Amino acid sequence: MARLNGFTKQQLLDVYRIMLSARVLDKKILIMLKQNKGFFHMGCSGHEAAQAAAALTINGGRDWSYPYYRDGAYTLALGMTPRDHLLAFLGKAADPNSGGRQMPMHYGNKSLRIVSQSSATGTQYLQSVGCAMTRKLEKNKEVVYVSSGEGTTSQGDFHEALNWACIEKAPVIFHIQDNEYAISTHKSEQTAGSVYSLASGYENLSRYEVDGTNFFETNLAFKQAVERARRGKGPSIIISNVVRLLPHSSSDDQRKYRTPEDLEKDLQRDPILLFKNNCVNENIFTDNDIVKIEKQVNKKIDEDAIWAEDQDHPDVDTALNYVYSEENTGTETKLVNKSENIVMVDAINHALHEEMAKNEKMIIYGEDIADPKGGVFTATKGLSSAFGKERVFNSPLAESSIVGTAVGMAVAGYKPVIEIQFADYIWTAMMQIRNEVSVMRYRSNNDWICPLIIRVPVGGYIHGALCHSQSIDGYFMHMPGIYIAYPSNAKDAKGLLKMACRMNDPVIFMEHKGLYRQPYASTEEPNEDYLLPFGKANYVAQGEDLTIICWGAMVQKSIDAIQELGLGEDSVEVIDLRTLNPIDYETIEHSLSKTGKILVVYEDNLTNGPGSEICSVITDKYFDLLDGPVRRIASKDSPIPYNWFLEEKVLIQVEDIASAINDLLEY
Ligand SMILES: Cc1ncc(C[n+]2csc(CCOP(=O)(O)OP(=O)(O)O)c2C)c(N)n1
Ligand SMILES: [Mg+2]
Repeated sequence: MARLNGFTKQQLLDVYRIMLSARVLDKKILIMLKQNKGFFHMGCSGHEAAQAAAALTINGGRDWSYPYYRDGAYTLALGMTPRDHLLAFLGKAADPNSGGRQMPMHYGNKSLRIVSQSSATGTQYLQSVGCAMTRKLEKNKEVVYVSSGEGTTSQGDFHEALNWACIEKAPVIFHIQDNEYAISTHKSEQTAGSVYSLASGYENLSRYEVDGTNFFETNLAFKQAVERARRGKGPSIIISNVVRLLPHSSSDDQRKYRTPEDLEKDLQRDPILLFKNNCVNENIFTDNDIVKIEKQVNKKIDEDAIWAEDQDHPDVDTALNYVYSEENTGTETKLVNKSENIVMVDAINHALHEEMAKNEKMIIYGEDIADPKGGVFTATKGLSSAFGKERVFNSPLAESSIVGTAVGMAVAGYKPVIEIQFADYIWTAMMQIRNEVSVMRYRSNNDWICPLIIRVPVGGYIHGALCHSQSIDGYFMHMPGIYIAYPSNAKDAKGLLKMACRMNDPVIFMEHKGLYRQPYASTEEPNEDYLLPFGKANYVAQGEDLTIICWGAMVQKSIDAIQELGLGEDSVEVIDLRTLNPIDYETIEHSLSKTGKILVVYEDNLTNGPGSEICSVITDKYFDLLDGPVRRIASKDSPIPYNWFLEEKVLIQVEDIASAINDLLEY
């Protein structure tokens, strides 16, 4: 039987059919767009050969894929159908990527192990490495495909991912589809040299640069790279030089920034034409074969489009589904104390020990968290010794890497409990948290979940200056999809952290550095069965005249303020929220119905801080219960200085709280 480069005629006809389907889909969708049937498209025309060549080496459903928006032909070759693509274009309920929640071409397919992709270019890289690290842990020979265009390699996440993949010899295949343009920006303005040369310094990385319009050449590179990854030899990067035959997207017109000659040159490298001609010249395809396939593909896609238009839109009543899991945030178990007192950081450490012993899928990592140091605050001391360096390890010094890889582990069924060393440095991970962690469940219509925990030391009063004192609660309360715990004492910290380890949603766990070893934040240690649910506030003091709402380090400061004022036992009620998402408004309402006055105390700076929202909700919902103005008191709108007299001036102090209490009591 006729063969070409090891492929049978039938295999080559199948490849041709897939590439052609992708091309015809691009054309069909652009027509439908002009007919106002959908709103957005990003075509893969010109990239088809490279993508089909890659997909043939990946086993959909067994291997993992992190394709990017231009991977239309890749996803078709892996097993998605033209109907799937049309459903996505039309935002229909049956869209397998996201049920119409994301823009089209944001691929995701659980059964093919295509992990849900966002719009943020580059975030996929670190996730693919995290996913691959778990494959390695399981020694199962699965590989992970991840791709983007050449412009995206300017993102830091790309380089962080190469670094960590190479440290780990992770089984990842990085595919860079170089079409020379990132929207309108040519690669000469984008990349110092070439992506191939940029990637030259990473040990354990195998590099390929291929003509991505040549199916056979690209396929050979992928075969070698995938085989190498399966043998445990490490990651590869394949840069395939392709052409972009369409504008960047349906919102773009490339004639505005590319010359007619340049566009014409690309047409000469049309990968489908090249493939077809090659197969004809080698006497594999007959003219008849080609005409037959072209007819079939055109007919099928026309029919599929009619079918897709006929499918239902998502039910509008489902718009708020799957921001979180449908599970509740837990029920409190009986509190049985062990006898000894414990400081908060040790309570956290013990919670981690107990949960690691319970859940073999739990993994802990972060900067300097392994023994012998065991974390800069010793929260993770002893864990790597007890559970081994495969499950508890130091990460590179890169916060986006820590969160990004954890997303990849979580979608693969693991429970990463990661540490960001200081809240002040969480910002480089913000893209991963905002556009990946908090929305994974929602955007994939509940197919992919990301129940990781980010432990993060926060807060001031430790002479840590601008970059070791920040409160970050306000930023994260604004982010649907991620729960927030912020304990004020050892018992709560242990109960909440153990609960977080068993929840099926992402949690950001804020630990106040100033409380870690405070005698007043130490408590008797709850035994290992104790779990504290999220959204259940605690009455720290009972009173009739005024309610203080606080959390974290503000709990003791509020108590101190009451004592400083010499107020009687039953005057001021103090409520420790314990979690900032969800917030226990039921308890707030109950207290307010007694006292009629409310003061929200928070350490974050005043403007747009966490208390602003709480005050606003109280005014909206409980106006009838109010007997005075809703007040909030917080730190100044300023960076936090090092000099301790200056620091004292900026951060909220006991006297500030005392004077606010006085004002309100007199009102
Ligand atoms: C973080 C981020 N910044 C900007 C954008 C807007 N954007 C979308 S695609 C794109 C260009 C990407 O070019 P390249 O990586 O070369 O891929 P290509 O589209 O050429 O295949 C830009 C700037 C985005 N989606 N995400
Ligand atoms: Mg490009």
